[in-house]
Amino acid sequence: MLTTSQVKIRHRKEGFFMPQMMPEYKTTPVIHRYNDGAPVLSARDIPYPADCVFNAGVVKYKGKYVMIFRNDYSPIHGHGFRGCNLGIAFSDDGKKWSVRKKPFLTAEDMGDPEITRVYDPRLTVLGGRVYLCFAVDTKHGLRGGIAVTEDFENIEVLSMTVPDNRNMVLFPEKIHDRYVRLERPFPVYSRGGKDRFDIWMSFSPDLRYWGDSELVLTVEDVPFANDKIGPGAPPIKTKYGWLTLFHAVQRDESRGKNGWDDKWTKCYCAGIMLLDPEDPGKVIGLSKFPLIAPETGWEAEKGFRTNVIFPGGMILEDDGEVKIYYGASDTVECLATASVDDLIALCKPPCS
Ligand code: BMA
Repeated sequence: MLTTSQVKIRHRKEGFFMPQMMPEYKTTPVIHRYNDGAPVLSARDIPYPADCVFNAGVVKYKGKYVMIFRNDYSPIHGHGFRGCNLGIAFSDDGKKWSVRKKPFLTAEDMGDPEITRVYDPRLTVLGGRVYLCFAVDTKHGLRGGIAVTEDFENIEVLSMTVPDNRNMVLFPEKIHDRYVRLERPFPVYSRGGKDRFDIWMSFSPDLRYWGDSELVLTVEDVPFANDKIGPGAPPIKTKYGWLTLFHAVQRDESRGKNGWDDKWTKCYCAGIMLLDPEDPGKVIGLSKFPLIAPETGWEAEKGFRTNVIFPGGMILEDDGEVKIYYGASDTVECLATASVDDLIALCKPPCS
């Protein structure tokens, strides 16, 4: 007999769709770009080799803003970069940043010769400590890691996924006595051999052992995605539910060369949804339109891969302002703000 106590079955759209010409999307008007969209951090702020500084995680911790960012350096023309590490910066206002003189974490620091690259950090404050979720490339697949620090000097890795899973973000508190994370596995075989990647959730009693995994949001649920979706910043708690950013990718084969990359046919937008406060695997609200779409010169014209908005940090201030940190064009880090009430109002029930 099949019992389903561990498995939630929800009604979902099914089927694959073909990549097609995608419409030009606009940023939702509730969003204000800080300093007209100019970067809050870029390679010229970094006191060691740096070419692209982006996809940062940001938290407020002990009275300071803390940013851990990805730094790609030493470009191979049109084919990515020879090096990548994570840097750290501190700020009093979330806008002007001082960068530590040395990288925060490198692949070599991981002490595992399998690991070739560490990237895409996300930060969560939980129980007075700071948790870092990050991705690594290894010689045998992509993995997601969770580490913890209290002083940004010593760091302990608590768990690593099997390949291929990444884009993990940790909720800032336990829910029903379990830790909760969003994640994005790569089920190539079962999704027709194409990019069709969705957002999942897993639970843990101790941050080491993860299970009871469930599907949260599929690429077919998002009208402005035809390729893949993935978690953005760690969710923030509101009285209506967990306000959650994600990235949504459209592919349009008619797009040719963009930026420095040889051929780049994708466009990444930021999306927003609301998850049930008690049952966070349930989407109770979703905006059908991109929250942030690439528009400014930094987002749509300059840089390594143009048309990429990659949100990784979200902070709710006491006055209701939400700061959203996002990587632009895989090249610089930018900041946008909105009111929490406006963001919640965008999240309509999924079937409406
Ligand atoms: C994804 C990740 C991100 C990156 C994005 C766009 O697969 O590698 O780090 O921002 O592609 O290039």
